[in-house]
Formats: sequence, C-alpha cells, structure tokens
Amino acid sequence: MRSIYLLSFFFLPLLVFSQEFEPNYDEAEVPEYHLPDPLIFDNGQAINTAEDWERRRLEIHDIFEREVYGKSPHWDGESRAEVISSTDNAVGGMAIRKEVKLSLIRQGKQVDIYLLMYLPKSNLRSPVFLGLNFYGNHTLSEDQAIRVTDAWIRNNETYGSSENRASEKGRGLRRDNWGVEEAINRGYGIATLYYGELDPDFDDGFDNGVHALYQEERDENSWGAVAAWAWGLSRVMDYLETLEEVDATKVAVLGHSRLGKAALWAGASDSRFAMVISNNSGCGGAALSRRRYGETVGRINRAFPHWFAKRFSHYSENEDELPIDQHQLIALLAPRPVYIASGEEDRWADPRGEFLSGLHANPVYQLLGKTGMPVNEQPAVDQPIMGDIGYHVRSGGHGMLPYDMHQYFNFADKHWKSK
Ligand code: GTR
Repeated sequence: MRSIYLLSFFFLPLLVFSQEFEPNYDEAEVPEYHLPDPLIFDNGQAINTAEDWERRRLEIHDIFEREVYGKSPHWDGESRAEVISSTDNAVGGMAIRKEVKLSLIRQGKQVDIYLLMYLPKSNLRSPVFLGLNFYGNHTLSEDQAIRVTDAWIRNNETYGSSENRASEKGRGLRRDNWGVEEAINRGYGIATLYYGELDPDFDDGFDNGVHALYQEERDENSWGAVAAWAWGLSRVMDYLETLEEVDATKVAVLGHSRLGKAALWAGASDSRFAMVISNNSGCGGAALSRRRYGETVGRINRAFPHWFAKRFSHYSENEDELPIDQHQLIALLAPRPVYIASGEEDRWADPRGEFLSGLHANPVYQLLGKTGMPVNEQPAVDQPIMGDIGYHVRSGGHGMLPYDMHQYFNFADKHWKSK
C-alpha cells in the first residue's frame, strides 16, 4: 500500500505533465464558474464611487502583478535615442520613415532596441499605433534601409529565420498585416519593434534582455517575459512623448497573441496608453481563465514557463483559486477605449471567453460613466461592434490581418476624430 502511495506520489505529476493536453472545445463542457467581482474590495466592501475604484484599481493591479505577470521594476536608468536611418519619401511620398536605436542603460549594462516608425507628413501631431512585432522590423517593408535584427529569433521558414537568426528572406513579408498604407492615409502613425530585442522568447533563466538590467534576486512574483515586453512598450512611450510629430495623448498600444497579452498588460500598467487593442490574445490575455476552453493556465505555464510570474503556475488546473480573472484586466483599462478581437477558428484563444471578459468589465466602465461593451451577446462573425469596448470575431483563424487593422483604425476614428 505504502509503495503504491509512494509510486503515485513520484510518478503522478510526471504522468500529468507528459500526457497530451486535450483542449476542451465543447461549450457544454465549460465548467460552471464564479467570477470575482471587480467592484468589491478584497475585504468585502463594495465600490460605489470613482474614488473607490481608483483604490480598487490599485488593489487589482497588485494582484495581477503578484499572481500573474510578475512585478516589473521602476525605470531609473538612462535612455538614449539615435536615429539610424530616415527618409521623407516613404509610403509613396506620404510618410516619414525613421528607424531609431533606443539604448536602455543601467548599472553598466545596456540593451538596444530598434524602433521603426511611419509617420504621416502633416503639420499636426499624429496619433500612433504602437505594437511589438514577431519577426523583425524588416518584415514590414521591402526597403533595404530597414535593419535586420541580430537578436535571437524563433525559427520560421516562411519569415526566413533559421538557427535563431533573422534574414533578408523575411523582408516585406508582414507589410500588409500592419496596414501601414491605410494608417498613413487615415492620418495615423505606426511604431513597432521586434519583441525579442526586449526579451528573447525562450526559457533562459531571465539573465538576458531587459531582465538583465536589474540584477535582482528573483522570487515567485518576479516579472516574466510578458511583463518585460510590456515594460519595454512603456520605455518606447517615454521616447514617443519626446517627439514633436507624435500626439502622445493618442497612442494606441496593440499586439497579437502573446504580444496581445503584453499590450493588455502594458495598458493596464501605464495609463499613458490612451487606447488598447488585443488581437487574439487568448489565455493570459483577454480570455477568461476559469472557462478552461482551448488553452488553459496549466498548459500555458508548462509550455511557456518564462512568460508569467512563477506564482501563476499555482493556478494550473486550479483556476477557481485565482483571486482575479481576465475581465479585471480589461477593467483596469477603464475608462479608456479598448478593442478585443478574436478569430472564429482560433478556438485555442477562446473567442467567446475573450468577448465575455469585455462584457464583464462593463460594471467598471459604467461606474465611470461609460457604457463599456455595447451588446450583451457575442456579435456574429465579421460584425464589429464599437462602444468604449470594441469587439469583433473575424472569419478565419489566428492572425493579425488587414481586416483587423481596418477595424482598429475605424475604432480610433470613432474615439479620436469625432471630438
Ligand atoms: C501559442 C500560445 C498562445 C499564443 C500564441 C502566439 O503557442 O499557446 O498563448 O500566445 O502562441 O503567441 O502566437
């Protein structure tokens, strides 16, 4: 008996770990769950005023830091910016294109990130869409002047990366995904950088990328990679605030998938981002964890142990114990406009769970005098809705497509141009 007990003690976790993960894609199998109320303090007191919410907001942000993404450090280093290339003849002569090396320097260490910007030629300051890219700045344009990143990169045959290095082969292949031409035509700038320059996306023990700027003792609440990417977006925001061409009161932070998780956390942590856009961000992003539909907390922690605070793995197969759920991440963005987009076939990211997060953030938007999500039911495929919270489920699968960008520009027009 005792030996059976011992055997199961040692081998059961191994068994659970090595078993193929079977995602649930059956709505009828979604367990019953109870979402934590964003409008009740942890001590049980109700939130009735905007002032109460400010305090509750901090409480919720602390919980996300501690339990999910990890605590990012305060930036007390030195930042330097150097324009490494520029032209005023981009996008058919309609835009200025610049690539800027931003150096983050602290305690004798330096991390260089490269920001690619397209800005409309205009006498006015332009609103900007800022987002991290997956395969390097050069994938946004055929222009040879744009640098090929020398940072570690995931191998991908289509985008020309092998042996963890990017190559010329990827040049221009992601241009349409970013809607650069449409942005410029509509008066918006695009700013992007390769996410691996902030933190290479592998489980490296946190001794490279921006983590290395801080020689800290790590604990189970220390920042993971998603938090590092989000923190980097704030460093870019520091720079955008210094530019005359940019309207820094209208910067939308956007991201796809893991970078959508980073965009949401950046928006939640830094209120300078006036608009937040989550494209197919899924588990650990906009999707409710308690639904356990598609990717789950356990699966994401096992597959990507470096993305979140170590503490998050406490909730693997244990979602009901989470003191928050992802609707509260959306609530942290209130009253700012936020857009959540899903792909119909991207079931791994749980489109319905992404919609519900927005819907369950409504009480906070409403407390602050807004509407939030303007519908109660998930809209039909390819029928975007745009309130303070926007949502669409696009036909097709996982990806950030021109259709998605088109909606984001419409959403920005609605919030930024009608006034
Ligand atoms: C998947 C991961 C998702 C999503 C995606 C991506 O493998 O399970 O959470 O982030 O990667 O970033 O493309």
